[in-house]
Amino acid sequence: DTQRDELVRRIKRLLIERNAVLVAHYYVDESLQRLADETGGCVSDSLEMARFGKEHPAATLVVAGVRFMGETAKILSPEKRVLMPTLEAECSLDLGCPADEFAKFRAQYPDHTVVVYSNTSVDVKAQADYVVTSSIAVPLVEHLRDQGKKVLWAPDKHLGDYIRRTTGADMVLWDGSCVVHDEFRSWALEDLRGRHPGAAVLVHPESPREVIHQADVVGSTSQLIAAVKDRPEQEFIVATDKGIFYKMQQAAPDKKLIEAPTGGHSATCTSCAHCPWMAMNDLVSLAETLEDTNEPAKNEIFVDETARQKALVATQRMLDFAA
Ligand code: CIZ
Ligand code: SF4
Repeated sequence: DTQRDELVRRIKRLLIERNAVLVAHYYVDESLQRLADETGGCVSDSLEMARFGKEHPAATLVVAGVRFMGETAKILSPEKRVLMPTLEAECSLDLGCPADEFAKFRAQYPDHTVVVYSNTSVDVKAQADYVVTSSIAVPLVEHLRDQGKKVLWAPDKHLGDYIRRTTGADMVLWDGSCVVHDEFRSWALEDLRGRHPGAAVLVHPESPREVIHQADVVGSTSQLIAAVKDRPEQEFIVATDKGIFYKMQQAAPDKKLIEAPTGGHSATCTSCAHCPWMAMNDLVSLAETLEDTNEPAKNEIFVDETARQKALVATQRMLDFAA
Protein backbone atom coordinates (compact mmCIF):
# COMPACT_ATOMS: atom_id res chain seq x y z
CA ASP A 1 0.00 0.00 0.00
CA THR A 2 1.01 3.61 -0.49
CA GLN A 3 1.68 4.42 3.19
CA ARG A 4 4.11 1.57 3.39
CA ASP A 5 5.77 2.55 0.10
CA GLU A 6 6.19 6.06 1.45
CA LEU A 7 7.80 4.67 4.62
CA VAL A 8 10.22 2.57 2.56
CA ARG A 9 11.11 5.59 0.41
CA ARG A 10 11.75 7.66 3.54
CA ILE A 11 14.03 4.99 5.01
CA LYS A 12 15.99 4.71 1.77
CA ARG A 13 16.50 8.48 1.76
CA LEU A 14 17.56 8.49 5.42
CA LEU A 15 20.07 5.67 4.86
CA ILE A 16 21.78 7.79 2.21
CA GLU A 17 21.59 11.04 4.21
CA ARG A 18 23.11 9.38 7.25
CA ASN A 19 25.77 7.40 5.35
CA ALA A 20 24.25 4.27 6.83
CA VAL A 21 23.97 0.66 5.68
CA LEU A 22 21.33 -1.84 6.81
CA VAL A 23 22.53 -5.22 8.08
CA ALA A 24 19.64 -7.62 8.70
CA HIS A 25 19.36 -11.12 10.13
CA TYR A 26 17.48 -13.90 8.32
CA TYR A 27 14.95 -14.00 11.18
CA VAL A 28 13.70 -10.39 10.95
CA ASP A 29 10.59 -9.35 9.07
CA GLU A 30 10.62 -9.84 5.32
CA SER A 31 10.12 -6.10 4.76
CA LEU A 32 13.49 -5.42 6.43
CA GLN A 33 15.30 -8.21 4.63
CA ARG A 34 14.01 -6.90 1.30
CA LEU A 35 15.05 -3.36 2.18
CA ALA A 36 18.56 -4.50 3.09
CA ASP A 37 18.79 -6.34 -0.23
CA GLU A 38 17.53 -3.35 -2.21
CA THR A 39 19.85 -0.81 -0.60
CA GLY A 40 23.17 -2.63 -0.87
CA GLY A 41 23.06 -3.88 2.70
CA CYS A 42 23.30 -7.47 3.82
CA VAL A 43 20.91 -10.19 4.92
CA SER A 44 22.70 -13.01 6.65
CA ASP A 45 23.59 -15.03 9.73
CA SER A 46 25.44 -13.49 12.63
CA LEU A 47 28.88 -14.43 11.31
CA GLU A 48 28.36 -12.80 7.92
CA MET A 49 26.63 -9.81 9.52
CA ALA A 50 29.75 -9.26 11.63
CA ARG A 51 32.07 -9.58 8.67
CA PHE A 52 29.98 -7.36 6.41
CA GLY A 53 29.65 -4.61 9.03
CA LYS A 54 33.38 -4.56 9.66
CA GLU A 55 34.30 -4.36 6.00
CA HIS A 56 31.65 -1.95 4.75
CA PRO A 57 32.80 1.68 4.41
CA ALA A 58 29.58 3.30 5.76
CA ALA A 59 30.03 5.44 8.89
CA THR A 60 26.84 4.04 10.44
CA LEU A 61 25.71 0.44 10.69
CA VAL A 62 22.02 -0.18 11.29
CA VAL A 63 21.65 -3.68 12.66
CA ALA A 64 18.20 -5.27 12.39
CA GLY A 65 18.33 -8.25 14.71
CA VAL A 66 18.88 -8.69 18.43
CA ARG A 67 21.15 -6.83 20.81
CA PHE A 68 24.16 -9.16 20.70
CA MET A 69 24.35 -8.59 16.94
CA GLY A 70 24.54 -4.82 17.43
CA GLU A 71 27.15 -5.32 20.14
CA THR A 72 29.23 -7.58 17.90
CA ALA A 73 29.19 -4.87 15.23
CA LYS A 74 30.44 -2.37 17.82
CA ILE A 75 33.12 -4.77 19.11
CA LEU A 76 34.52 -5.06 15.59
CA SER A 77 33.93 -1.47 14.45
CA PRO A 78 34.26 0.87 17.44
CA GLU A 79 34.81 3.85 15.14
CA LYS A 80 31.40 3.36 13.52
CA ARG A 81 28.06 4.42 14.89
CA VAL A 82 25.92 1.33 15.45
CA LEU A 83 22.16 1.81 15.55
CA MET A 84 19.34 -0.70 15.97
CA PRO A 85 15.60 -0.32 15.27
CA THR A 86 15.13 -1.18 18.96
CA LEU A 87 17.42 -1.83 21.90
CA GLU A 88 14.75 -4.00 23.56
CA ALA A 89 15.39 -6.99 21.32
CA GLU A 90 17.09 -9.52 23.56
CA CYS A 91 17.89 -13.21 23.19
CA SER A 92 17.03 -15.92 25.73
CA LEU A 93 20.55 -17.35 25.42
CA ASP A 94 22.14 -13.99 26.24
CA LEU A 95 19.65 -13.32 29.08
CA GLY A 96 20.20 -16.81 30.49
CA CYS A 97 23.96 -16.35 30.79
CA PRO A 98 24.73 -13.36 33.05
CA ALA A 99 28.41 -12.40 33.11
CA ASP A 100 28.87 -12.73 36.89
CA GLU A 101 27.36 -16.23 37.05
CA PHE A 102 29.35 -17.23 34.01
CA ALA A 103 32.54 -16.11 35.77
CA LYS A 104 31.74 -18.45 38.67
CA PHE A 105 31.07 -21.36 36.32
CA ARG A 106 34.30 -20.70 34.45
CA ALA A 107 36.28 -20.61 37.72
CA GLN A 108 35.30 -24.25 38.33
CA TYR A 109 37.10 -25.33 35.13
CA PRO A 110 40.39 -23.41 35.01
CA ASP A 111 42.00 -25.92 32.62
CA HIS A 112 39.24 -25.66 29.97
CA THR A 113 39.32 -23.58 26.80
CA VAL A 114 36.32 -21.25 26.91
CA VAL A 115 34.22 -21.24 23.74
CA VAL A 116 31.08 -19.11 23.69
CA TYR A 117 28.33 -18.77 21.14
CA SER A 118 27.97 -15.35 19.55
CA ASN A 119 24.54 -15.10 21.25
CA THR A 120 26.13 -13.61 24.40
CA SER A 121 26.85 -10.19 25.91
CA VAL A 122 30.12 -8.30 25.53
CA ASP A 123 30.94 -9.12 29.18
CA VAL A 124 30.60 -12.86 28.53
CA LYS A 125 32.61 -12.68 25.29
CA ALA A 126 35.28 -10.81 27.27
CA GLN A 127 35.74 -13.97 29.36
CA ALA A 128 36.09 -16.30 26.35
CA ASP A 129 39.00 -17.68 24.42
CA TYR A 130 36.85 -18.09 21.30
CA VAL A 131 33.52 -16.79 20.04
CA VAL A 132 31.77 -19.00 17.47
CA THR A 133 28.58 -19.06 15.45
CA SER A 134 26.77 -22.28 14.60
CA SER A 135 28.37 -22.33 11.15
CA ILE A 136 31.87 -22.88 12.57
CA ALA A 137 31.26 -24.36 16.03
CA VAL A 138 31.92 -27.98 15.00
CA PRO A 139 35.16 -27.40 13.04
CA LEU A 140 36.52 -25.09 15.74
CA VAL A 141 35.89 -27.61 18.53
CA GLU A 142 37.40 -30.39 16.34
CA HIS A 143 40.48 -28.23 16.03
CA LEU A 144 40.67 -27.76 19.83
CA ARG A 145 40.02 -31.48 20.42
CA ASP A 146 42.94 -32.35 18.10
CA GLN A 147 45.15 -30.15 20.25
CA GLY A 148 44.08 -32.14 23.32
CA LYS A 149 42.06 -29.26 24.78
CA LYS A 150 39.06 -29.60 27.08
CA VAL A 151 36.23 -27.20 26.22
CA LEU A 152 33.83 -25.18 28.36
CA TRP A 153 30.84 -24.31 26.17
CA ALA A 154 28.10 -21.68 26.72
CA PRO A 155 25.27 -20.91 26.60
CA ASP A 156 23.11 -23.18 24.36
CA LYS A 157 22.90 -26.70 25.81
CA HIS A 158 21.38 -28.31 22.71
CA LEU A 159 24.05 -26.88 20.41
CA GLY A 160 26.72 -27.82 22.96
CA ASP A 161 25.36 -31.38 23.19
CA TYR A 162 25.32 -31.62 19.38
CA ILE A 163 28.93 -30.38 19.13
CA ARG A 164 30.02 -32.81 21.84
CA ARG A 165 28.34 -35.78 20.12
CA THR A 166 29.71 -34.78 16.71
CA THR A 167 33.29 -34.11 17.76
CA GLY A 168 33.69 -36.44 20.75
CA ALA A 169 35.48 -33.57 22.51
CA ASP A 170 35.70 -33.42 26.30
CA MET A 171 33.14 -30.65 27.03
CA VAL A 172 31.25 -29.12 29.94
CA LEU A 173 28.06 -27.25 29.02
CA TRP A 174 26.25 -24.22 30.37
CA ASP A 175 22.50 -24.81 30.78
CA GLY A 176 20.86 -22.36 28.37
CA SER A 177 18.38 -22.61 25.51
CA CYS A 178 16.68 -20.65 22.75
CA VAL A 179 12.96 -20.04 23.32
CA VAL A 180 12.27 -20.63 19.64
CA HIS A 181 14.24 -23.79 18.84
CA ASP A 182 13.61 -25.44 22.21
CA GLU A 183 9.91 -25.56 21.24
CA PHE A 184 10.29 -27.98 18.34
CA ARG A 185 8.64 -31.27 19.26
CA SER A 186 10.08 -34.60 18.15
CA TRP A 187 6.85 -36.60 18.34
CA ALA A 188 4.97 -34.03 16.26
CA LEU A 189 7.85 -33.97 13.78
CA GLU A 190 7.67 -37.74 13.41
CA ASP A 191 3.99 -37.42 12.68
CA LEU A 192 4.56 -34.66 10.11
CA ARG A 193 7.32 -36.65 8.40
CA GLY A 194 4.89 -39.52 8.05
CA ARG A 195 2.58 -37.23 6.09
CA HIS A 196 5.42 -35.88 3.89
CA PRO A 197 7.61 -38.92 3.23
CA GLY A 198 9.50 -37.22 0.39
CA ALA A 199 10.47 -34.15 2.39
CA ALA A 200 14.00 -33.48 3.61
CA VAL A 201 14.20 -32.38 7.24
CA LEU A 202 16.39 -29.34 7.95
CA VAL A 203 17.25 -28.61 11.58
CA HIS A 204 19.16 -25.85 13.33
CA PRO A 205 21.27 -27.36 16.14
CA GLU A 206 19.72 -25.14 18.83
CA SER A 207 16.86 -27.67 18.65
CA PRO A 208 16.43 -30.58 21.09
CA ARG A 209 18.46 -33.75 20.50
CA GLU A 210 15.44 -35.88 19.46
CA VAL A 211 14.62 -33.32 16.76
CA ILE A 212 18.23 -33.21 15.54
CA HIS A 213 18.16 -37.02 15.34
CA GLN A 214 15.47 -36.80 12.64
CA ALA A 215 17.37 -34.32 10.46
CA ASP A 216 18.67 -34.90 6.96
CA VAL A 217 20.71 -31.71 7.36
CA VAL A 218 21.82 -30.11 10.63
CA GLY A 219 23.29 -26.68 10.09
CA SER A 220 23.46 -22.95 10.58
CA THR A 221 20.91 -20.72 8.89
CA SER A 222 23.16 -20.16 5.84
CA GLN A 223 23.81 -23.89 5.56
CA LEU A 224 20.07 -24.67 5.70
CA ILE A 225 19.33 -22.12 2.96
CA ALA A 226 22.04 -23.71 0.81
CA ALA A 227 20.47 -27.13 1.41
CA VAL A 228 17.07 -25.99 0.06
CA LYS A 229 18.79 -24.73 -3.07
CA ASP A 230 21.19 -27.64 -3.61
CA ARG A 231 19.30 -30.76 -2.54
CA PRO A 232 17.10 -32.66 -4.99
CA GLU A 233 13.98 -32.88 -2.79
CA GLN A 234 10.97 -30.71 -3.66
CA GLU A 235 9.69 -30.44 -0.07
CA PHE A 236 11.48 -29.38 3.08
CA ILE A 237 10.44 -29.49 6.71
CA VAL A 238 12.28 -26.63 8.39
CA ALA A 239 13.11 -26.51 12.10
CA THR A 240 14.33 -22.97 12.63
CA ASP A 241 12.81 -19.48 12.87
CA LYS A 242 10.35 -19.03 10.03
CA GLY A 243 11.79 -15.62 9.15
CA ILE A 244 14.26 -17.69 7.14
CA PHE A 245 11.53 -18.75 4.70
CA TYR A 246 11.95 -15.47 2.82
CA LYS A 247 15.53 -16.26 1.78
CA MET A 248 14.85 -19.97 1.32
CA GLN A 249 11.99 -19.23 -1.05
CA GLN A 250 14.14 -16.69 -2.90
CA ALA A 251 16.90 -19.31 -3.26
CA ALA A 252 14.45 -21.95 -4.52
CA PRO A 253 11.13 -20.41 -5.62
CA ASP A 254 9.57 -23.68 -6.77
CA LYS A 255 10.23 -25.72 -3.65
CA LYS A 256 7.72 -26.27 -0.88
CA LEU A 257 8.65 -25.24 2.66
CA ILE A 258 6.85 -26.64 5.69
CA GLU A 259 7.21 -25.39 9.25
CA ALA A 260 8.37 -27.98 11.75
CA PRO A 261 5.82 -28.33 14.57
CA THR A 262 6.28 -26.63 17.94
CA GLY A 263 4.79 -27.25 21.36
CA GLY A 264 2.64 -24.15 21.18
CA HIS A 265 3.40 -22.26 24.36
CA SER A 266 0.28 -20.11 24.30
CA ALA A 267 -3.34 -20.62 23.34
CA THR A 268 -3.06 -18.23 20.41
CA CYS A 269 0.09 -19.80 19.06
CA THR A 270 0.00 -23.02 17.11
CA SER A 271 3.13 -22.17 15.17
CA CYS A 272 5.57 -20.46 17.47
CA ALA A 273 8.73 -20.71 15.45
CA HIS A 274 9.36 -17.00 15.35
CA CYS A 275 11.61 -15.15 17.75
CA PRO A 276 9.60 -12.52 19.69
CA TRP A 277 12.68 -10.28 19.90
CA MET A 278 13.52 -10.48 16.22
CA ALA A 279 9.87 -9.52 15.60
CA MET A 280 10.36 -6.20 17.43
CA ASN A 281 12.28 -4.92 14.40
CA ASP A 282 9.98 -3.27 11.87
CA LEU A 283 9.88 -0.49 9.28
CA VAL A 284 8.41 2.05 11.71
CA SER A 285 11.06 1.49 14.40
CA LEU A 286 13.77 1.54 11.75
CA ALA A 287 12.55 4.90 10.40
CA GLU A 288 12.36 6.36 13.92
CA THR A 289 15.91 5.25 14.65
CA LEU A 290 17.22 6.84 11.47
CA GLU A 291 15.30 10.06 12.12
CA ASP A 292 16.70 10.53 15.61
CA THR A 293 19.56 13.01 15.36
CA ASN A 294 20.19 13.38 19.09
CA GLU A 295 23.69 12.83 20.43
CA PRO A 296 23.81 10.13 21.56
CA ALA A 297 20.98 8.65 19.52
CA LYS A 298 18.23 6.80 21.38
CA ASN A 299 18.89 3.43 19.77
CA GLU A 300 22.65 3.60 19.60
CA ILE A 301 24.86 0.78 20.87
CA PHE A 302 27.63 1.60 23.35
CA VAL A 303 29.95 -0.91 24.98
CA ASP A 304 32.48 -0.61 27.78
CA GLU A 305 35.91 -0.14 26.19
CA THR A 306 37.84 -2.51 28.49
CA ALA A 307 35.33 -5.33 27.93
CA ARG A 308 35.25 -4.54 24.22
CA GLN A 309 38.98 -5.00 23.81
CA LYS A 310 38.87 -8.37 25.57
CA ALA A 311 35.79 -9.47 23.61
CA LEU A 312 37.49 -8.37 20.40
CA VAL A 313 40.31 -10.89 20.87
CA ALA A 314 37.87 -13.82 21.09
CA THR A 315 35.66 -12.42 18.30
CA GLN A 316 38.59 -11.79 15.96
CA ARG A 317 39.66 -15.43 16.47
CA MET A 318 36.22 -16.44 15.14
CA LEU A 319 36.70 -14.35 11.99
CA ASP A 320 40.25 -15.60 11.51
CA PHE A 321 39.19 -19.23 11.97
CA ALA A 322 36.27 -18.81 9.54
CA ALA A 323 38.41 -17.08 6.91
O1 CIZ B 1 19.27 -18.31 16.52
C1 CIZ B 1 20.02 -17.36 16.23
O2 CIZ B 1 19.93 -16.30 16.81
C2 CIZ B 1 21.00 -17.54 15.16
C3 CIZ B 1 20.87 -18.73 14.32
C4 CIZ B 1 21.96 -16.66 14.96
C5 CIZ B 1 22.97 -16.76 13.89
O3 CIZ B 1 24.05 -17.30 14.13
O4 CIZ B 1 22.70 -16.33 12.78
FE1 SF4 C 1 18.05 -15.84 20.64
FE2 SF4 C 1 16.60 -17.86 19.80
FE3 SF4 C 1 15.84 -15.38 19.24
FE4 SF4 C 1 18.03 -16.46 18.07
S1 SF4 C 1 15.91 -17.12 17.79
S2 SF4 C 1 17.83 -14.40 18.94
S3 SF4 C 1 18.82 -17.74 19.71
S4 SF4 C 1 15.96 -16.28 21.29
